[in-house]
Amino acid sequence: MTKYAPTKKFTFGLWTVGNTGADPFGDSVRKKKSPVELVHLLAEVGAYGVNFHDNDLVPIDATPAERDQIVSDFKKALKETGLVVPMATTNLFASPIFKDGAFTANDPKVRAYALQKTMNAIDLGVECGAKIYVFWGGREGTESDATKDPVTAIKRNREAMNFLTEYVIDQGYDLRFALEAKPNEPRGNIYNATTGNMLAFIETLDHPEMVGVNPEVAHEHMAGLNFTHHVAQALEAGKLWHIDLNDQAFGRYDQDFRFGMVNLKSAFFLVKLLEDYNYEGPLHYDAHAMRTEDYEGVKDFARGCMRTYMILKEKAEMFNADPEIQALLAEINAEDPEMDAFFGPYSREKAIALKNHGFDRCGIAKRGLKYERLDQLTNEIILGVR
Ligand code: GCO
Ligand code: MN
Ligand code: MN
Repeated sequence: MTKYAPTKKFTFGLWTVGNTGADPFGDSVRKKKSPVELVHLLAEVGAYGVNFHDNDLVPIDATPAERDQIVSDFKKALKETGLVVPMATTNLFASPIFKDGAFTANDPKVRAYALQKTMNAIDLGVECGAKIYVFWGGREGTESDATKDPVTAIKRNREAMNFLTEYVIDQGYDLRFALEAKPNEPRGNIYNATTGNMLAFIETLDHPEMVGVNPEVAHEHMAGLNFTHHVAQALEAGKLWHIDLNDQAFGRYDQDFRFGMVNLKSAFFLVKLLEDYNYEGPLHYDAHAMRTEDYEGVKDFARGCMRTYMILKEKAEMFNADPEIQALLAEINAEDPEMDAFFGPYSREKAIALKNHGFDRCGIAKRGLKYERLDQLTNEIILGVR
């Protein structure tokens, strides 16, 4: 097998490699491809799976007969290529009906329609094999807080999640939800703006055991946050069930760049975290090729996303095997047997002993931690000179 072959569960949305390059300032630069064509493109580049929004596959105004034909053609392409559908989701943002949100819209008809559309989309996803259902509430927010009460919005969101988890249970589906946070765009402000907000929100649901998160690199970066730390919190809580990989310069518009294109070092620490903690869920690229590209460029983009992950995985292994780095880490993390008596569960005796212990505050602070050396060694691993 060739070096850096894509051997992980790498997936792409139909909307990612299918992106035609239109932006708010310009028209499409690539001709639209059908879902079947996109499945074949993904198979050609070596992807493991394909994800979709309901309307990436079935147009919003398709008749039931058209729907069935489309789904059967799509399933045939999956069978031919061996690609699977690990995740599906609902488009609750493109239609003008969602201009004020879906589950949090002020108009009850819109909220009810959003639930109806999501139930149908869940049926479609499950029919195609999806085991994870992503919720990204791109329109769930405001431009002006005069327009919506934020507490009411949280309650509406919760009610929708509770209704839909019950729907999944009622249907007997083997499906878990993954909530995806984003701070803004397309709304001025989106509710539950970060992965941390989502983790807190999940604990207030009727079925928290059915709901995890789908963090996205670009979204935490748009908020100026450390993505790896957010992923770590989700991982540690047992809630990292899906992940959207891409790249994004801090402080810019929503860029959806190829994985590792801008922030290679953050990408390294992310891959290292996922590999060190044996994350086994799908690695989904929610990104798209630059507007300068034709479909050969789209394939370059997709291959590049996966290849960068595989290269960084190798770099993480090198970091973990590097004797100098490991010696530094051992030194940094060395335990002090004298302190053992103060850690672990609380007891009154322990608290008293700790309060009476004398610390050489200035002496302890004098020790250099060698982090400069450690970080430089990390850079040299990434730069390929070690
Ligand atoms: C975005 C989001 C979306 C979602 C997708 C799946 O910034 O537009 O990342 O791409 O991930 O709708 O729910
Ligand atoms: Mn995004
Ligand atoms: Mn996303």
